[in-house]
Amino acid sequence: MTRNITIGAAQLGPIQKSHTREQVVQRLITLLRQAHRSGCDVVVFPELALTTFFPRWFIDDISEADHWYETEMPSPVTQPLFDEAKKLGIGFCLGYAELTTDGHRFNTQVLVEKDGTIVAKYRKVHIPGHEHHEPDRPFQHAERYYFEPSNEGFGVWEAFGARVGMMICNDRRWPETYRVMGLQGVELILCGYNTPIHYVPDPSQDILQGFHNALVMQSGAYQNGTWVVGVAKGGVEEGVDSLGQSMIVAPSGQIVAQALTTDDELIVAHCDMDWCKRYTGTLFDFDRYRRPEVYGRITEQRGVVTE
Ligand code: CDT
Repeated sequence: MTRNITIGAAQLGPIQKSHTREQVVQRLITLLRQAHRSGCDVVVFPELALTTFFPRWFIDDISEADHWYETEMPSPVTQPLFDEAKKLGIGFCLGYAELTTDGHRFNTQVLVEKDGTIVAKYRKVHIPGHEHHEPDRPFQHAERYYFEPSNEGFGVWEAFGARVGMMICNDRRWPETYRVMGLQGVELILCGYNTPIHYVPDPSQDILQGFHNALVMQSGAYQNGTWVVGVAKGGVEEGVDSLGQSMIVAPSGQIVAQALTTDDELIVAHCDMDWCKRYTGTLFDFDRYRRPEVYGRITEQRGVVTE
C-alpha cells in the first residue's frame, strides 16, 4: 500500500514592478489548471509570489512599501485563486508579504487544502541580507529591513494524507530547518525561493548558485528522510537575474523533477510518502541513533566560540 501524492512545483518567471496583482493571479490560475490536468493534488508557488521581489529597493519610509504587503488572505484579489483551487479540488502553497493588523511584517507562506481551507501559515525564520541602505550595491537585498524574523519556528501539519512542513528560501540553507521538522516526522517540505544569481558580498559564489540550491535541498531531504519541493521565481526581474532550477527531491536525496526554464513552468512528480520510512526507519532512525546529549551547542549558542 503506497501513499502517493502528485505534486506540482509551479515555478514563476519574473514579475515586473508594472505587473498588477490581478495579472499575477491569472498566471497562478493558469498554472493551477495545468496542474489539475496533470492530476496534481497540490501545487507549490514561489516565495513572494504575488509581487516583484521588492526588497531589492530601499525606501526610507517603510509605510510607502505597504502596497507590496497583503493585509488579509484570501483578499479580494487572491480570492479567484482560492475559488478556482476549491472548484478543481486541488491544494496549494502560496508565498506573500504579510502586514498584520498590529503592524508586523513577515515573509509568509500559507498551505491550503483541497477544500479551500487554510491549513497552516508559516512565517520565514532565517531572514538574509541587510537592514540598512547599502548604496554601493548594484541592487539591495534589504529583507532584514522589510521583514521581521518569525519566532514561531517550524511546524508540521497533517495535509493531503501526509505530514507537511514549510520553509522559505534562505531557510533551506540551514540544516536546523529540516531537522526541527524531521523531529516532528515530516514527510514533505514545501519551499518557495527568490535567489539572485549575483551574490554581492562574495561574487565567487555566483557560479555556484545552482549547485548550492541543489546541495542544500538534496542533503536536507536525505538526512531527514523527507520529500522536499523547492520552487523558484526565476529569470530577469527588474534587471536582476534570479535562479530557476525548481526541483522535487525524494527522501533518497535524488532529484525526481527539475525545471528547464526560468519562466512560468510546471513540473510534476508522483511522490510516495512511504518512501520516507526507508530512511527514517533505517539509517536515520533518530530515536535509535541520534545523540542529543552531545548536541547542546546547537541550541545554546548562535555564533562560533573558539575558546
Ligand atoms: N529570498 C532569499 O532568502 N534569498 C536568499 C538570497 C541570498 S542572501 C542575499 C537565498 O538564500 O536564496
